[in-house]
Amino acid sequence: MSSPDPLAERLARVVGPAHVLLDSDLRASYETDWTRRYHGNSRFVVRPADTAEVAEVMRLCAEAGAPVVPQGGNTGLVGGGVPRGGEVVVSLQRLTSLEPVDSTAGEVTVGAGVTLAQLQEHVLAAGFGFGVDIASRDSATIGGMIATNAGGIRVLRHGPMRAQLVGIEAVRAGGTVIRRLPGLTKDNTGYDLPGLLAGSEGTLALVTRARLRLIPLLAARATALLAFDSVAGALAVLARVRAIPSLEAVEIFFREGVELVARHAGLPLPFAKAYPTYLLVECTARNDPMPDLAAALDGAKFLDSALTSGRQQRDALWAYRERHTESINAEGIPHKLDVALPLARLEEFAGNVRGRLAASVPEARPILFGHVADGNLHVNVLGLEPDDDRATDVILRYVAELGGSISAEHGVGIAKTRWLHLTRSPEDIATMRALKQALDPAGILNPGVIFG
Ligand code: 2HG
Ligand code: ZN
Repeated sequence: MSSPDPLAERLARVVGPAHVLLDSDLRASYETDWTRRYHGNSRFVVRPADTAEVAEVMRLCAEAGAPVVPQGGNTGLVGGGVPRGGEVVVSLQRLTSLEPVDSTAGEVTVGAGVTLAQLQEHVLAAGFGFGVDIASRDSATIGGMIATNAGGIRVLRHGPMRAQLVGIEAVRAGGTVIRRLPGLTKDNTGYDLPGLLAGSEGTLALVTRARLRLIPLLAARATALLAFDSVAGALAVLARVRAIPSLEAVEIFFREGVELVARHAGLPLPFAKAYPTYLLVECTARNDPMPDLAAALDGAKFLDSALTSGRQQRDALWAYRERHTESINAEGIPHKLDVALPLARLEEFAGNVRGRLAASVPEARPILFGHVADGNLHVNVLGLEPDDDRATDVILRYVAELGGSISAEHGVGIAKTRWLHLTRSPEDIATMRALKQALDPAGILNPGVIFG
């Protein structure tokens, strides 16, 4: 029998023995990421129930000099939420408080462990919606989404998680609690700590609660799936729909992805034949936005189209986009390169990236899709060993060459640390390091993430 872990014993007195997971079977699901590409053993997993327990856990971990990996729903795609080896995993999934919706302010305060779907359901009952939506809504937690500044399909209208944050509560490395939850829309009193913690990937503090801005519930939808023979054609339609006031999503995907989704999900192809490029456009409003969408598309050039205001048909069209991730995962362990391009260079990138990759890594199988209105493409690469970085290198260098970003909405995690310098200057990295040093001088919060 292994000797007892003194830190685990101390933490068990804080959270209860049932919430310190020492057994390898119980730890397993916390130690591997969703893609199976990233995994490592934890020292143990601790599951505090509220902010006070998180603070005490962090105080004791800091005292013991124990590195910590914070984890929400474990839906991250850059390896930032799973242990690299020997860290304590602090799961925030039990922080599930849902306070009543403040209808006057159009805001709500929720715990970090609330899933996006739970938040959506909670605010819907009060007649509100939430500005961010992502396909992993049933598992992704609000705390994790803040920590990664998650984006998703509505960013063009409402912005990413950072734009929804009115206030935050977080626990620093030594157990200090930072709390800014009064829900003041205007509050220019010093540094914007909520904005700083959004996208900090668990390296500066652990998010425990958040005060979130809500949006009006817009139940009427109009959705169009359009087919093109080129990215240029799709971008021409993006230019036409961009000014529709009710525009909420413009997503792009390609033949390679549609055929894969159809095969994996057992769906027919969306049109009688497969086309090189697809655009999914959605508008939402109080009243049917179809006339506006149809007017913007009148005279536009596309090869095929399906338009609907119906809920079921809408879900059927979205399946071709939203089921990309799971279909790719079913084929193998992907390398996930979430990148952003200036829209003026997106056509060039999408047109050349497959050729560039084929020239230097012929066995790589790229599948592209993404949030085209944000210039955000998800380049997924199959066919490589998990530790084979050649495709990553080719693609991220090309993105940098075109003036893009190596991480659009998934973060740097541990996946992209080696390429951080491509799109951040030495001065910029030094400033980020200074912030990290100030907030976590002992370096126990998610070590290795962002900076390597
Ligand atoms: C999406 O847009 C997510 O569906 C996941 O950001 C992207 O699987 C991916 O690469
Ligand atoms: Zn995405």
